[in-house]
Amino acid sequence: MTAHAKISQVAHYVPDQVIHNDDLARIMDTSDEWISSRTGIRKRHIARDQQTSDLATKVAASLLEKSQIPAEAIDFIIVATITPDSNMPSTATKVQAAVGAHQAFAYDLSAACSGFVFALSTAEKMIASGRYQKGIVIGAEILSKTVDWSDRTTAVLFGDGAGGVLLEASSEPHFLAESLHSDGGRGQSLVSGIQGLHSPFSDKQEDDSYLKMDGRAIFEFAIRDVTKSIGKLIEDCQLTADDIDIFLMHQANFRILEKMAQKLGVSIDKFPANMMEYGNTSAASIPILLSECVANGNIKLDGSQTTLMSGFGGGLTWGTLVIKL
Ligand code: 4VN
Repeated sequence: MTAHAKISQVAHYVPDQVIHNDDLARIMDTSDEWISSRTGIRKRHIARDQQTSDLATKVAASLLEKSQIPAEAIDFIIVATITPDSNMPSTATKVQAAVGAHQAFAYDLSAACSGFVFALSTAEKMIASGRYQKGIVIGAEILSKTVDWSDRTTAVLFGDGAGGVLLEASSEPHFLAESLHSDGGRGQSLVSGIQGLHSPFSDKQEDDSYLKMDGRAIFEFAIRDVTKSIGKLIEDCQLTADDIDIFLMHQANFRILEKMAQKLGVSIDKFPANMMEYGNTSAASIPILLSECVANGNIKLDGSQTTLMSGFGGGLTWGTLVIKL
């Protein structure tokens, strides 16, 4: 008997404070017209006095509450994030303590905008091994603390938030196919975090930690490489794009999603989008979108829908899962 994994519950949480494009236009040389026409983004939620672990804890608590599972029944917690509260302790261990999941092991996973997809793939293997029965997988980010608020080319794109899923053992297969990729050779086109050396024993004393992006390079990467890998995965599992009911894509830019849908030959109507409301929340974008789709009835979690989840971004990393939801 082989074990399988299924997504049994979803949840998301975003900070209260909403910053509109017009609010940004007051502090930098940009406009609502420029931002919304090129990216689809109209607003973003920005944390005031919360940390990444606070957002992730809201999601974990909500998953436990909705599923009526005691915290002690959770075997593991993975938080995908590139904006942890600290390197040590990890964001996931803070969540573990906050919700009282005393039996769980917990760690963070760093794969930028692909973080949730990579974490979910990892978690699925743990459940499929038969060794673990219940896990929480969360994507949580406070990107507002890493963006350079004087750089209008990046500051307008990002937002804060968290989303996650409860993964449980199941007798039926739900995870149908996957393809995960990285290309460290192109890593410098999207960077954030301290890159320089800091010790007094080093010649180099750089502290250049803001998020920086070669927008054109990432745009091309998404449209060319990511779309190609999605097309190949669909083909490899003997499906056609028509067989996919819903495409849950990383919410970086609506123009990119339009181009991807066009190249894959599917209607943009199959691509739910919420970057209008949240901006790009990196590892949190896909689980927030999934949770909203369940809340509005678009996704039923009854095993009847073939969905595709695809994350792509820093690393470079990109990854796609085909899941019966
Ligand atoms: C994936 C992507 C992006 C991204 C790349 C480019 C871009 C978002 C460049 C052109 C610009 C509008 C904005 Cl595809 C970012 C990440 C990071 O999470 C991941 N926007 N744009 C314009 O001038 O039109």
